[in-house]
Amino acid sequence: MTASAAPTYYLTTPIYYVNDAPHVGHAYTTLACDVLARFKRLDGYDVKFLTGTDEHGQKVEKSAQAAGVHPQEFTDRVSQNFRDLADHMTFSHDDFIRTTEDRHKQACSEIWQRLFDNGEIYLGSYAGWYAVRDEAFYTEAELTEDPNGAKTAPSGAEVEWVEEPSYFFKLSAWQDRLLAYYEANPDFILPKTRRNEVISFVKGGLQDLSVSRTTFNWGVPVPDDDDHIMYVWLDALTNYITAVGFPETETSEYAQYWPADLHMVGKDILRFHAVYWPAFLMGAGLKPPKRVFAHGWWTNEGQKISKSLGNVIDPFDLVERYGLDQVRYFLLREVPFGNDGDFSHRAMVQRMNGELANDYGNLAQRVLSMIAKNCDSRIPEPGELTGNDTALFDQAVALLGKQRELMDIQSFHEALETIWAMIRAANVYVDAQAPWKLRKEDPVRMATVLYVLAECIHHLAILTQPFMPKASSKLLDQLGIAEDRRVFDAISGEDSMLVPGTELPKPQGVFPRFAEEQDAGAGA
Ligand code: ME8
Repeated sequence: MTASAAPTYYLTTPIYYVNDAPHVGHAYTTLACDVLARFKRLDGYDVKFLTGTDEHGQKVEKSAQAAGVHPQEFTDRVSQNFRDLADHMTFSHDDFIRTTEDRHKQACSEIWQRLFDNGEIYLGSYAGWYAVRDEAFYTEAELTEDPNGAKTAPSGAEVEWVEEPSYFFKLSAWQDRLLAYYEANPDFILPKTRRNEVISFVKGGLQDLSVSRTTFNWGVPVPDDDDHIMYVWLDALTNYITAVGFPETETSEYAQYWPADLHMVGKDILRFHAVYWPAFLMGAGLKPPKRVFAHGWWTNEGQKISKSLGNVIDPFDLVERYGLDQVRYFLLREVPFGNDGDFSHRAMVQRMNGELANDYGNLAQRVLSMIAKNCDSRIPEPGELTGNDTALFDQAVALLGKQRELMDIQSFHEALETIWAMIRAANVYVDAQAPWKLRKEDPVRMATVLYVLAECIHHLAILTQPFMPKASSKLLDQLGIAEDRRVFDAISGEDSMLVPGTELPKPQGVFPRFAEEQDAGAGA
């Protein structure tokens, strides 16, 4: 391993259950991480971006049984669908972990052993409710009864009564230490509303947690007691340290990347990440992660997304229909990150046509075509700058700093809003300066206006790369920006501006409009 001078940034997605095909919710979480990973790489960080699949537990075992195949064969097949999705969405993860890999089983055995040796785990017996769908234990008080008298978990999952010998993790002893950790690290859980929910849950008192099961086999055996397999959440959470080389902590990536900078999760699994996981880690003598961000939940045209309702949004179809960059943009622009959101085809088409094709696409297309026509397809030589010119320049130059601030708190929608404020300002400037009128009367001024605009598009295209890699790269090609000049450093240094005289290729539109008549027939 070579030491690197660059600051590190380690971020992870949840590892997805392989009981079913990937849907838009899975694509969303990984997309958010992908955008952040790309942003940090462009900003000079040494990034490790991890995703993968959660392949053990009763839920996966049951799905394999239903499909009539061995769980390993089943998980091989379904895990591949998640890899295919990652390829299709051009996710830039550095590692894809599967919990059925040997490296992971070793890490699980080791964390168990450390917890056991530290007196954090004891043998007892569990009698209580379990929801296979959530792979979670619930207390009687958390359950509600449906009209048929069946008990359900807060998530709506069915629960069953379980009585079996079980190892327990002494979670009850961690209340004060967890609260102290939240207090000392106010940004450990974001958004703030979620942080408050976790704090009140922990303040309400913690019970010891059952961490082994005996009634099925599909999992990692408990060291020295083959009758038990590890609770799937202890197994699953450990993936985040497996992937950096745990149990080796000195000479592996662990030394570089742990503690993780960010675990990105959906709000459904916040408790596992913000309560159990830091307690497991501290109990094993390891550092907890720096941040857990819990984003919101997508519905489809106002309805909960569920297989039984038949309204699952297939990300492959979405990309096929609207284009990858369009889907990437929409998902992160439509909903304030952290809030719940509703997917609608109408909203998708509106943003695609209004914000991408009209605002951004037209700006670039107009400016690049004028340069092609009136400036011999070369970056024009600017004359003296007016107050309006420098105001727009200043806005462009300030954009990077704002993006850094907003991306550091995972505020993707605000980052995009800020970029769009710049796009709108540039469009207002084009209309006000009307460079097409200047061609005959004042060609020097025309060249200046087009230079200012090209420079703005330069900044915009660099900064939209994490969100829309393909379209941004096409724009950068059209501005004649070399591959090695596309990092953020290249728009902040002395020689960061476009070089007059640079020859440009023929301009091409990068954001096609979506035909409205297709929109009318758009279904789920
Ligand atoms: O929970 N809207 O896996 P999982 C937004 N294996 N995000 C959604 C979503 C929706 N409608 N549906 C799913 C597990 N997600 C465990 C994780 S981690 C150590 C183990 C996303 O396949 C969201 O990120 O059920 C959610 O947290 C995750 O998928 C749940 O994936």
